[in-house]
Amino acid sequence: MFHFTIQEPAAQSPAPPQAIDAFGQLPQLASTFDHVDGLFYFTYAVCIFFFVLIVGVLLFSVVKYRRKTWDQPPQSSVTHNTPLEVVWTVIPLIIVMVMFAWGYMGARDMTIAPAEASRNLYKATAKQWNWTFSYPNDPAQSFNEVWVVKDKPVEFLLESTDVLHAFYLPAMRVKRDVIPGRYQTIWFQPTQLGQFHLFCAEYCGKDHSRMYAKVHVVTAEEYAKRPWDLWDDSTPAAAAKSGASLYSQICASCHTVNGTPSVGPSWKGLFVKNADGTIVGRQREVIEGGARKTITVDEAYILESIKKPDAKKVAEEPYVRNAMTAFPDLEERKIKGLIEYMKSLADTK
Ligand code: HEC
Ligand SMILES: [Cu+2]
Repeated sequence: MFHFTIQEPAAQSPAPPQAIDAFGQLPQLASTFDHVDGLFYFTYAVCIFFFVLIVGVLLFSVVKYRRKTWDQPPQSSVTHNTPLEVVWTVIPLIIVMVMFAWGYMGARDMTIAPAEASRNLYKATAKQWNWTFSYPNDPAQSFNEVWVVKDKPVEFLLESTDVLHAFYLPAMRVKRDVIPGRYQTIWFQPTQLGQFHLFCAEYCGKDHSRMYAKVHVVTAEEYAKRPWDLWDDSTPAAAAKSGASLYSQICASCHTVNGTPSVGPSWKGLFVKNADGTIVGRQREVIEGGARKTITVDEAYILESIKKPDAKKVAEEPYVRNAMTAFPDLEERKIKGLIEYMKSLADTK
């Protein structure tokens, strides 16, 4: 049996590879939607049965009833057999009706969320190329990682701020398009503790393949600790560390920290350390409202770059052509952590 694991970018801590079932077909089921597997394997078995039957009869007939000499006349001129035709129409009809009824019931279960799930409503916002999650009755958000409670039905309200995406959580057997300008919902009841992959299943641009998140299914006690909101900013060093982990979740797809240019400029060198130890921002050529000007990088500029990236665009090619994704709702302490992190990258001049 072959196994594959999903490659994680180095910046993120990898989720454990997901076990594939004995048929090598579906990842391990971790929700109550077992009818998906039942219907899948039923359809699979029906296909295999009829493939073998039809190809078998075909091959048998080809050999048995072939023309054995050049001048052999046709042995039969039968063109119809009503009982046989009724049988091969009615039996497949019954089989597809079973598939339809099974699929219909499954689809109904999936689309109609129970009240308990709707009371446990999360929001998942998709944008190029990351996921933002909001929790029921909780102001904090998390990025590319979300925590749900085992055995507790949960519903997600799905929205996109740019293009088509799709919320695809194979272990839970759920998938739904995320459509700009329209709310979609999806619900499931996780049955196993662990970490599961959430993918974007709609090709949505250059970094579509990196647009995935981790779903943590945890116990109620673990959930009560609000693991999505662990943000240590007790000291500048701790804030920089929190900032670094947020960076790897939502900024690393476009910014490096080692000086190599990526979609956006590297953060290394945004701040420089003077000989006397003070950390100052670099000079930066920007385009604001069509005019080119030089500014000094400071906290206000970074804040603006995060909330309104188009206000001042880096004038250097090729960045100026690529608009950065805006993060208008990013909390202030998180922005501070990111700034601490940028400062911690400063080199001695
Ligand atoms: C989709 C790609 C993308 C993502 C994701 C992204 N950025 Fe950017 N960023 C850019 C591009 C492109 C520029 C340069 C153009 C501009 O200034 O708008 C830029 C510019 C910046 C600048 C100005 C840098 C300079 O050298 O003057 C800052 C600060 C910044 N981004 C911070 C962030 C932070 C913080 C995050 C994560 C919360 C982030 N970016 C996520 C693409 C991205
Ligand atoms: Cu996507």
